[in-house]
Amino acid sequence: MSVTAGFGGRRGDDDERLPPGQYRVDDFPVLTAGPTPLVETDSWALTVRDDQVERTWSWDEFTALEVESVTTDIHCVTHWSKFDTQWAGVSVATLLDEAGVRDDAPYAQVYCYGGYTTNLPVEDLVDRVALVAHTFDGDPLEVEHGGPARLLVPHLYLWKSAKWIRGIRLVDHDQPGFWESAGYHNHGDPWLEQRYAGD
Ligand SMILES: Nc1nc2c(c(=O)[nH]1)N[C@H]1C(S)=C(S)[C@@H](COP(=O)(O)O)O[C@H]1N2
Ligand SMILES: [Mo]
Repeated sequence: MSVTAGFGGRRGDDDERLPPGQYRVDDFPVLTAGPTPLVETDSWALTVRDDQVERTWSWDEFTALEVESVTTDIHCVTHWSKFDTQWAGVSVATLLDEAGVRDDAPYAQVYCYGGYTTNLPVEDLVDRVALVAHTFDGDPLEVEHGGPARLLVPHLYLWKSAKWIRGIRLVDHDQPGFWESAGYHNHGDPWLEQRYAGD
């Protein structure tokens, strides 16, 4: 027997899996502020640093690191959610560990090719699933969705999942990123509906 997903028998499931104010989509919208940066893997690099140490991986070095796969729902602040997205990449915990950065830094700043930034507490990167993802649905991540590699932090609104990531810096003082300085919530937990500053 086949069951069609949608507003039929699966509705109860959807309700439980949808954070407040969200609806389900089956396509994969592209949301980018500004032009899409084109980064060749030959010139790509990822840097993780704190105020003491710094570690940079080339594409070949990065893709040689242990791969973790996750299947997860994702939630955009513009109200769409997509269920069961499949990703593979390197866990941020592994990257921080390999870089040897201090384990007591409270905040992370994330930098991207193209200039986008976002900020989040380090605990959101190490106590939960967080990847620098290079694979979506078994294929290399498409450039529109952040390829060669993007951050994926599925338990927060998707603006935290910085596309075309080039660096993570651990810091003592939190500093709002691109959307966080433009009135969006500093943390962005979809289950608490933290869309805008003050929510
Ligand atoms: N570098 C970069 N990362 C970004 C963005 C962006 O504009 N630039 N947009 C964010 C927002 S608001 C969302 S909702 C998601 C969208 O990811 P998608 O285009 O793969 O759906 O990427 C996030 N990461
Ligand atoms: Mo977004």
